[in-house]
Amino acid sequence: MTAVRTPPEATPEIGRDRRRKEDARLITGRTRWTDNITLPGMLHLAMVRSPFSHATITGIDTEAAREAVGVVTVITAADLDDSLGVCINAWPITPEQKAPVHTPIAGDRVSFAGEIVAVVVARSAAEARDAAELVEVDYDELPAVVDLAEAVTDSVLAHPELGTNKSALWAFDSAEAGTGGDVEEAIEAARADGIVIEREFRQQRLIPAFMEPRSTVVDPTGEQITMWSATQIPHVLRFALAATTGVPESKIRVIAPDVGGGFGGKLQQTPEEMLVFALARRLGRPVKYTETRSESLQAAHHGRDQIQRLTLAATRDGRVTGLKVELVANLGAHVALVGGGVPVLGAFMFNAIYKFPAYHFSCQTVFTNTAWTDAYRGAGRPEATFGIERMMDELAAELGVDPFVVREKNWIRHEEFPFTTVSGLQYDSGNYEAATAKAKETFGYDALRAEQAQRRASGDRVQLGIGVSTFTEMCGLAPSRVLGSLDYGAGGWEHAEIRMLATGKVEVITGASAHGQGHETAFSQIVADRLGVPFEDVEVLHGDTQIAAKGLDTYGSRSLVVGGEALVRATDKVIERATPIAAHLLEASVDDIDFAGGRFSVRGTDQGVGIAEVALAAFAAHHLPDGVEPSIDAEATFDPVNFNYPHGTHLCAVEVDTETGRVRLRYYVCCDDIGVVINPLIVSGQVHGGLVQGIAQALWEEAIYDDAGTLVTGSFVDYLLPTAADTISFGVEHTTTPATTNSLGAKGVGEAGTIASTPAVINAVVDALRPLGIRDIVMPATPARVWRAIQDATGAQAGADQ
Ligand code: MCN
Repeated sequence: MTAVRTPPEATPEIGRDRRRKEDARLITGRTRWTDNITLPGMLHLAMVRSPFSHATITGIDTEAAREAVGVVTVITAADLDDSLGVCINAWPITPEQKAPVHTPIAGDRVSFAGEIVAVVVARSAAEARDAAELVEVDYDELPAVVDLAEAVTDSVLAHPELGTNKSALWAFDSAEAGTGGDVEEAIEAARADGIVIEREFRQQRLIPAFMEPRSTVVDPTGEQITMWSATQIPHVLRFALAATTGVPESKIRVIAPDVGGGFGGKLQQTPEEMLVFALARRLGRPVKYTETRSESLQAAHHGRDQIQRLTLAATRDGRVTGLKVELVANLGAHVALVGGGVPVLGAFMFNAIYKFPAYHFSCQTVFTNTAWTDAYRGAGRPEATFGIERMMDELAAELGVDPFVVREKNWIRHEEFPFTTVSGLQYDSGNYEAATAKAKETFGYDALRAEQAQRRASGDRVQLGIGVSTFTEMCGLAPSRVLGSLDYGAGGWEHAEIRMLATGKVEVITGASAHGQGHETAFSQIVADRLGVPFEDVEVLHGDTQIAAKGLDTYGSRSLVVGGEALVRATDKVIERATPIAAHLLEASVDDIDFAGGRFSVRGTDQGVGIAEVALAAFAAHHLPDGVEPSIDAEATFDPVNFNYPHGTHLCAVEVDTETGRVRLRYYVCCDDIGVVINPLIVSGQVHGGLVQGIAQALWEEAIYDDAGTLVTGSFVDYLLPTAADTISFGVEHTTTPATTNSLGAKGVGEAGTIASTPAVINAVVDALRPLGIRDIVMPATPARVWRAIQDATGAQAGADQ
């Protein structure tokens, strides 16, 4: 073996705009989505779903369906035994939490429209769907509770056997926790001499509306039962299937092939997955189920849906002295996988970037006869950010000052980090001043304020509104110990493996499970940099429990800061394992070996050897030092000690037509601080996507049920998912304050855009209309709502003038 004497040019990969490796196959359709999988002898499922939101099932006649062409069998709850299992509630937030038994298929009662009551198995999907229409179900309708405010009163019960709609009450109080003062005292003091602002905000219900509908194939014919599913969580799903059915984990393989988006909506163990698993086992044949778009909108889980009552106490010079938050959160018909705890994540974020001295949070979760709610991009944190950022604007308006004045007065200054907040989190790093200054400069804040003043003065029909929102979030879920203290049913570590192949190529195995985030690219960049190998030589494998045996998957903007750091640690171990072999090859002492740019060299000489050659030497194992294993592969599991806290300042300009109520986005600038950026191109994409989702909550999207509990927005004709034509170009800026909790210095970005954009837009709309006396617009701010608010306000003004 000859030593390489000329080191290759090392190209820093971190911070480089790399186009995504995965895009070639995704864009050209050369990938394999779950629904493309066809196996010999495969059967297809169709679900019979309840049209009623609350009803007793008095009879099911499957006769006609059974006789239909191609039908193999028709299954109801009565045909299935206990091996089917029940859906898991993995986050029982209090020991007293009430939760009805959640079977994948309804027994004698349905509790939301869309619940599965029977399953048809046929030779083709079309035959299964046709036969499903022949299943006759007799229902006795029961009174349904759909409205959240009504549900809290218990006047109609979603689950009569529980005796109440209230599931759990979770509270945090800074005085009790010892993290701050008493909020009631702060409010009382402010009432006597200060300012008290009370508001109620509504977080409407949203639908994750991922591009690829949920789809599952199960093949029970091998040694293992193999499930392919369009899921975010193959590892959690394997565990859940084993735990609920009794099939040993070692006999289950879950594969998440390329997955067309999730946004939290595929962070679930779905009834459909459980039924496909059960029926494949029962019939001994591969089985597939792919939902239709209507089923997806109706029965995949929904997000948000809260009523927030906020009381903010402040001094007359704008210093916040206390915040009280009372939430009512809609669970829908069941406590879903982590749905019970999603609103509670907000408990730690209502204090946002601010130094409030007193804080109280309570959250009452409530059942209704609607689809269950669970994680949706940001999960609890966008809701909290909306609440507090709306309140900061209300405080500024009350004081008659610019919205930034109250923010600056209350935010944590950059020299105060690390900072322990009133809700007990320790923020490791941040610089709100820098992000705000950059956002304001890019936005042209002063010029737009001047234009606004001029339009107001001239009584322009189209008024300009400027919306401000700052944010921080706790992401990178981990740490396991903290998640455990919140009764969360899993840990938060992540696992990585590096396999150094004999050809010098590198196989990277991650427990994260990308479904649109571009991990193959960004993770390749990290490994290429750390090991000094070409980007193209790194192959990232994921999303298959047989290949990536350990992992906790992708959600909570955790993959880079937890999974990426696991990778870093694995690369460190590779180098550590390779060093004695390199020293041996170079006939030097281990203590004299340095590693940089993919090359081991003897300090003070030009003697060196590349890592690829060391990998080959380990593989050949002809000349290894005594006692050294013939491998330099390594693995690492990382569990951080803290969450990760990206932050940012977002600015939005809207034009509001005061005659039609139409809101037009004019300009949007955000400056996010996500620490060190691995791939700026991917990060921009993440921010853009997040912004559109957050803006859509402010202006367009809402899942609406009628009084009987039928989903009115059951198609994209009614559920207004934006297209590119609805949005504008965004100004995306960054400041860089490295995280101190991972060696990359990186902070998560997957949810960032979604979090601050909703309040930025609503603050802008309200800002445009505030001279009319308008203090709030319920989301989404549709032309009809804005127009109505203007009519009410101008009518009231006219009345007052008379
Ligand atoms: N990244 C980076 N530098 C940083 C931070 C992140 O280059 N400082 C890169 C990462 O390497 C990764 C991407 O940005 O490729 C997102 O990273 P991260 O913030 O770790 O988020 P996750 O990968 O854990 O993704 C989860 C997050 C969540 S919670 C939702 S919801 C969401 C999101 O990602 N759903 C998405 N983005 C999505 N993007 C798509 N296309 N589809 C979804 O369903």
